[in-house]
Amino acid sequence: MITTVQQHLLDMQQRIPGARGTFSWLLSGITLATKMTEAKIRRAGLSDLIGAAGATNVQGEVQQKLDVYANQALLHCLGVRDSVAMLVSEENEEPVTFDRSPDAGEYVIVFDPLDGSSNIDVNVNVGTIFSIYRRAGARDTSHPAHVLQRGCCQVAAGYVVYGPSTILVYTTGQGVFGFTLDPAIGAYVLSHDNIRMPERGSIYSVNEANSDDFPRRYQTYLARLRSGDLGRKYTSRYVGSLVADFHRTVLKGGVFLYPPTKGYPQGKLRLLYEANPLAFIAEQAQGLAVDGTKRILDIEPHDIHQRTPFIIGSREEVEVFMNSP
Ligand code: AHM
Ligand code: MG
Repeated sequence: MITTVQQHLLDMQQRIPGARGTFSWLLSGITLATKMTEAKIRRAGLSDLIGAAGATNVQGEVQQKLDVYANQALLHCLGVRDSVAMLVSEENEEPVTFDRSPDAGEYVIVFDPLDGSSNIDVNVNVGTIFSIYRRAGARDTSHPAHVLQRGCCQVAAGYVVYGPSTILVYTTGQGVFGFTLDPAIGAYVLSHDNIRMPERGSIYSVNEANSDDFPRRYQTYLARLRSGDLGRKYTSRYVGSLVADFHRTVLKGGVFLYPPTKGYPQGKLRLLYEANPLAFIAEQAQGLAVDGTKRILDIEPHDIHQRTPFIIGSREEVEVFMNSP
């Protein structure tokens, strides 16, 4: 028999004393929004959904029409749920808050609605990344402390990759599980049980066009991977959609890096809705994620859109990077 993501989450919740099912209700909002987005993506070339929406987001990046659609779908599907106190999106400069009663609104959800969206026009994989925190104590739901929590406080995280098939991967801190969307029944069905990242791999993933700009430590590390110094021959793969590059890294092992560059001295990727959720998943799958000096999940955030250098992947490759001068 099949196991849907909803059923799976309910089963997991039963193992947690005192769990009240709020979580599966939140996840159903996320899965609905991602199914709406996937339906649009499938028809993108047919229905004037390709291209720029005519605005830029808070990062100064051109918003694609599908960025706007995916963001609205998540804001709508989650905003109607009473348990949500605050939503933080790559596409919104400020957190979105709700006027709930003081006892409602227990959770804060952070997301990148359509990661890698510049790849949409050429029919290459894109994704959605999400992360869930418990509200940080105080009743004032507009307080930024609710969302400026370290990644190790996440209670759940996941992503959806819209590829040849649509796959949702999530963790609640009890392992990592993957579900493939069955278009015949419109449900995410368990397809990757208890995912473990290989302890080492043979793929590295980085935008090598920037390599002259990388700090010397990164250049030396990449040269070591290429030279066979680590006892195997590495090959390189770079999609340019973080979710797709990460999904491959989880399943096949190896390492993904987005180092600091001259244009992005703190790296390009965002801590709250890109690095933290994927770092949580990587660690739950026995991998590692660091910013070059420390664990991603230990970084104290100070801004909802802050960036971080990002090195994530198999335990062995990331340890070699951390041990390099
Ligand atoms: P986005 O969230 O605006 O799509 O930007 C993030 C994307 C990641 O998916 C990907 O890893 C990275 O930007 C690629 O950047 P670059 O083109 O500099 O290699
Ligand atoms: Mg992104």
